[in-house]
Amino acid sequence: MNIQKKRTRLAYLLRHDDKYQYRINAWREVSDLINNHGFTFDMINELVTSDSKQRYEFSNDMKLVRALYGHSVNVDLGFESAFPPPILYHGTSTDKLEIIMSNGLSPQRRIYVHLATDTETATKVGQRHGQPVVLIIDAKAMADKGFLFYFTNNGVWLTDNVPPEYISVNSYN
Ligand code: HQG
Repeated sequence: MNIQKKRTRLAYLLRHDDKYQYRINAWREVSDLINNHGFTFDMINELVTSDSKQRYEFSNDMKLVRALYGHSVNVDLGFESAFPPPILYHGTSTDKLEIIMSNGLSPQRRIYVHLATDTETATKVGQRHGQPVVLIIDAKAMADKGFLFYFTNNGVWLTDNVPPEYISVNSYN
């Protein structure tokens, strides 16, 4: 496996593997990745510590590893809800704008809607889908209404859904 294949495989194994029974809070045994999926400890360590977006973390004893966001399998990450910054951003593609402004944001294939703290990050997220557009999310108003937010420690905020009344289109798009 070359490094890019390993990176993709690790993301799958830690976020999307519906055949695996994840441990509580989405942890997976490092030994399982070594014994059953062709990784060495050094490979996993390298992929976790050098990850550009700090997507993963080890447990304190280094026996378990997990993704901090991005899951499609139904795992409880065990994060405490937290009060978000007043404004968060969501990057998407222009072809989805109409449906999002009418139905709001929902997680689609993932467990949570993913939100960014800055427009640059949101633009990059949107570019993955096509012509990017950045949406401004009134996170303060949502939190005031009781919507829960979770911070993943690496700049990504998660929430269950965002109704359309809390979304506006960034006029600098
Ligand atoms: C859109 C990456 C139709 C949503 C990124 C998005 C992120 C709707 C797409 C993380 C909709 C889902 C997640 C609705 C939302 N109708 N489309 N009602 N509500 N959508 O990939 O947020 O590099 O599952 O706008 O950086 O793009 O993998 O979510 O376009 O942090 O670590 O449905 O994944 O991180 O796409 O990305 P995704 P996302 P990594």
